[in-house]
Amino acid sequence: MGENKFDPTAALHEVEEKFQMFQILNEEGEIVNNEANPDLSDEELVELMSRMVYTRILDQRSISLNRQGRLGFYAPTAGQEASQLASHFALEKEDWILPGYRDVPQIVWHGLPLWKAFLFSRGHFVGNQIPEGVNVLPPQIIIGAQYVQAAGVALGIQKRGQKTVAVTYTGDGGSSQGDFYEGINFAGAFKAPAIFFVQNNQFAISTPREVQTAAKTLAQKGIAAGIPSILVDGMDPLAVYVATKDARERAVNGEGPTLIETLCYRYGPHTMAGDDPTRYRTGDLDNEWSLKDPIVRFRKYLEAKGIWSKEKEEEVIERAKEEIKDAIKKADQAPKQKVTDLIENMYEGEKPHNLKEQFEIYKEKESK
Ligand SMILES: Cc1ncc(C[n+]2csc(CCOP(=O)(O)OP(=O)(O)O)c2C)c(N)n1
Ligand SMILES: [Mg+2]
Repeated sequence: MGENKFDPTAALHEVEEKFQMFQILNEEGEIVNNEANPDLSDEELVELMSRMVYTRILDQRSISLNRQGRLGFYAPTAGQEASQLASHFALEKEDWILPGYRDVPQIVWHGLPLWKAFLFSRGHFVGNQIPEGVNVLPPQIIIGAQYVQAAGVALGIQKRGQKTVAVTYTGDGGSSQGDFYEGINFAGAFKAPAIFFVQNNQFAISTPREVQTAAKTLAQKGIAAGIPSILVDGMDPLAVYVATKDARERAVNGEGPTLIETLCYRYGPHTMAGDDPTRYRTGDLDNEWSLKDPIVRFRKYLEAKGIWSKEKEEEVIERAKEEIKDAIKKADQAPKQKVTDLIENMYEGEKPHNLKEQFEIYKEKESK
């Protein structure tokens, strides 16, 4: 028998063991992998920290605006700042982002005006009218659908010979969807320049990650598609940045897509529509993850370097609050959405006959 012994589990175990969490900055804010530490200037480190702090404030304000009835659909982001913003920090302006509903911070930092993000939250069509030159698609609500679209966008980039990438984000739950497998397989087959993120925040609404799949890691799913894949500490901004930068470089060099699983946690509820996390998560688990907080560890690191302070953080917080106040005011000034707007925006060309009829009916109603 020896080496020829029939053992279907051998390769599986071998692959699973290979997926160890990539980390550079530990929970104490110490560099534990100096070799991989990215060459970021002090200004860049401060900018990344500022964006994470700003986004935590944006999350708090969005939750409170939602409770006041001033925002509509909102999926909280606290706990995912490193995963979202350090990945975005490694991208270029010309790259395309295909977000999920929780990925509003990335598209705002990519250039979508905040007041438009607020209108998206309200279901207002103006929120999905993306300014020219801002390479983002509206947040996807259908779980995993953005993976197939990202493969298509990446193929388009490749055909045009552009040195850019298509970047998409889904969650742990998204990696159980058919679209997830189709997207990574297609991009792999064509060596299309895409980066696929799975933000593993441990839950798909109330379903724990462990019961969603037999796979030990979600990163290993990329192996079946024949694409490079990595498991990253999603609470470590430096590790997320490096993994993304590396994936981007390979993509623009014609080496194809990468799958990146970021281990993270959402502190808040799934959305503001009424789920109660205390019914499916323990306080112990919440505490365990809050000790890994991306902002806390990055603050420690930057303070030790002497490039961050309480005053600096206060400045960012004040700026965030001011800008959020202005943005919500601007969103309030958008004209009320009409049914005729919805019908008008549905088709670029001629409307089907039933919509034409409905359009006339609503035009009449709205004129009164
Ligand atoms: C195709 C599809 N099925 C089901 C839903 C309902 N749904 C909305 S969010 C969600 C869970 C997604 O979890 P995950 O992918 O882990 O993302 P997270 O919300 O944790 O960021 C589900 C099942 C949906 N939007 N689309
Ligand atoms: Mg999830």
